[in-house]
Amino acid sequence: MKTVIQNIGIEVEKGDISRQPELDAVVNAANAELAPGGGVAGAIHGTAGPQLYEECKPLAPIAPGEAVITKAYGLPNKHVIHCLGPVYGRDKPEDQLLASCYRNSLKLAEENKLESIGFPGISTGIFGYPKEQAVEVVFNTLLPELPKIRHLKKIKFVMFGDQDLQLYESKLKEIAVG
Ligand code: AR6
Repeated sequence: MKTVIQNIGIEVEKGDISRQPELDAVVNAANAELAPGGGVAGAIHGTAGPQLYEECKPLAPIAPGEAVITKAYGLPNKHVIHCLGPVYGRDKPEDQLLASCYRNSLKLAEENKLESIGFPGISTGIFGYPKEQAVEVVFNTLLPELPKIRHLKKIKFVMFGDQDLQLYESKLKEIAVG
């Protein structure tokens, strides 16, 4: 599903974040050490190869809400933006830390003059953030950022499962109508 808001394409699609050749950057749901892990981080590091972790090491550790940018190596993108989401129930305030992830990722994309970026559902896997709450934070953060954007033309949310896809699609419909 796609919509255009303030000249920026907002897309929601089911897929694997490590297989998005048309995007300049993909966002990694990282750990503090920026090391290969499970879920998104496992897929991203697995496809990028060991050079990615070598570039990451001196940039770590990062704190919840922070983001850093690297090259993408074996991935079909120019860059990876690594972001540490909050662990739900531990890192507080969760909503503000999650919002910072998305805001800081967009900021890095803009600073690097990227035209497209793909996000997974940061914190909604191993870190346990309830998906219904996370999607609210994502769009409440995204919409006020759109008027500041100069370079990005496409922002894509890459959802792994059907439940996530439906949540994002209904939110996007709500926004497109409202
Ligand atoms: N593409 C898109 N989405 C995915 C993919 C994929 N290949 N794989 C999983 N998801 P998670 P977190 C979904 O656990 O909660 C790692 O081990 C998944 O269904 O990757 O921020 C790191 O090293 C879920 O909805 O990220 C950290 O230690 C969402 O992406 C920790 O997990 C995020 O799941 C980070 O946990």
